[in-house]
Amino acid sequence: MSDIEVPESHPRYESLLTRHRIEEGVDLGITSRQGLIAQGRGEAFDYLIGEQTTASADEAERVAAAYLLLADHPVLSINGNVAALCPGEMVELAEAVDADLEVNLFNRTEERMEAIVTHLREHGADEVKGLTADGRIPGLDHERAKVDADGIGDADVVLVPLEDGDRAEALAAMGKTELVIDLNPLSRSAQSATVPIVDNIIRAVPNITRHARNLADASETELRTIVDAFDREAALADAERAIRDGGE
Ligand code: PTJ
Repeated sequence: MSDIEVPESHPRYESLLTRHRIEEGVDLGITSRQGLIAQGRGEAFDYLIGEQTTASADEAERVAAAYLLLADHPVLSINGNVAALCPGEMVELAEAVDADLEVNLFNRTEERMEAIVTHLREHGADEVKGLTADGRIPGLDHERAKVDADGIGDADVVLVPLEDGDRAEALAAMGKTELVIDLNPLSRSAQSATVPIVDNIIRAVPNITRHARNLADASETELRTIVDAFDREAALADAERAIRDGGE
């Protein structure tokens, strides 16, 4: 048993644990109620993909690690679902690739912003950006457009997990290299990404960190070879095929 009353041997253990974390996130004021709906959609796709990291997603995660290591200013964007599902894992990834963490919400309220910053600090983060909000993403309404000018505003590479399609497209339009984690390969976020990672964030983030640690000593030329070889259309097609065929 761990933090929920379900034995780890239960065949749907991971899925139930994930659901429990989102519920707890809502209770803590971190996750929005819309986050529950997003979770349900994610679970359905994860079930169809076989609740596993496909070979193609693993490759996308390695490519994401290479992009983060090559970046001048990488930023990891955190919303209410990400904060509830894998706060410590995001902090670890930020450390592994020397990235900033920035809270960036679709349904932005100051209370949720503060609650998430505190939650990330409790999970080991030193600095968390997002509260200054002195930058704007062009083409979005006021609240959703807010970013830190020296955070996402200045980033060349941004990891945006579980993002709403509108904002993912607007960030891509700013010319940023966008690494998107989204279990739906047909979502506008995945479709607009430089690197679409079709995997559950719970599995994807620790795997990107593992790849980043393995690539820590790689030369710039080696990292460039990895990112140049990536074919985003093939990755999206592989993911859709895996979902239609029930995994792999
Ligand atoms: O905290 P906020 O205010 O920023 O709001 C965050 C949500 C997630 C509510 C907001 O961004 C939203 O409404 O997102 P969507 O449009 O529902 O998109 C979320 C996408 O993430 C969907 O395509 C889901 O399939 C996918 N998803 C959900 N859970 C997971 C996931 N992908 C990977 N791992 C998951 N655990």
